[in-house]
Amino acid sequence: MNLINQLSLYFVTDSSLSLPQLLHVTEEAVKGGVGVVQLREKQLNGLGFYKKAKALKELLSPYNIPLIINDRVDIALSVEADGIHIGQEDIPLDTVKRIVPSTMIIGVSAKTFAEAKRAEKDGADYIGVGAMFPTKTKADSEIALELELMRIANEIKIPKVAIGGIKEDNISEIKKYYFDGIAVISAISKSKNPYQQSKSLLRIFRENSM
Ligand code: TZP
Ligand code: MG
Repeated sequence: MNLINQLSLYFVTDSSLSLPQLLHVTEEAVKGGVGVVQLREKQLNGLGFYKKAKALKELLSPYNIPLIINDRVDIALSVEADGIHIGQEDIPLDTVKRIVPSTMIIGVSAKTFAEAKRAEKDGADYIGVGAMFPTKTKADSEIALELELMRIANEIKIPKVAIGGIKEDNISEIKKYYFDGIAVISAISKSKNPYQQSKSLLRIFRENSM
């Protein structure tokens, strides 16, 4: 499958899960239709991050699901991850591009049109846009402004994934921005049935993308 289709349902990992829980939830989510997984860890040291990345890579490889590493280029390289995701406060995109293989997927977080445009110009493969809704998962997240989202929708041509507080019952509200996918943490990680939840999120997103 190509990246744009795989991005339809993008699971970002929940650092509060133990490794066995994380592997279980991720596998169920993939069986339910998640097409891309990002390992996001803000507290772990290098060894802990590396071990989780390695375990996830082993889980995902047979499913042909790309593993994207958040923030840490060194971890992405050391486990031969499929991609790296950087924010506005990480190593700049042009520098990341000089370090990683040209085949590596590079995603960039953007909250404004200017950030999105720069990411596109500098060669990002996709952008993550948000926060769309209030969320407890990322304490410092700010809601992206409607005007910025509209401009991103109209003028940015690279694949765009929405993130932040996305749940089954608010997907229809972001239909107007023509996103290529939705990225979620808690909707899947805190679900009693990550398999069914992923199926449902993907179905609702597709119904709202026509
Ligand atoms: N970036 C913007 S909001 C967010 C990130 C990583 C958290 C998304 O988590 P949830 O639980 O899907 O709201
Ligand atoms: Mg970051």
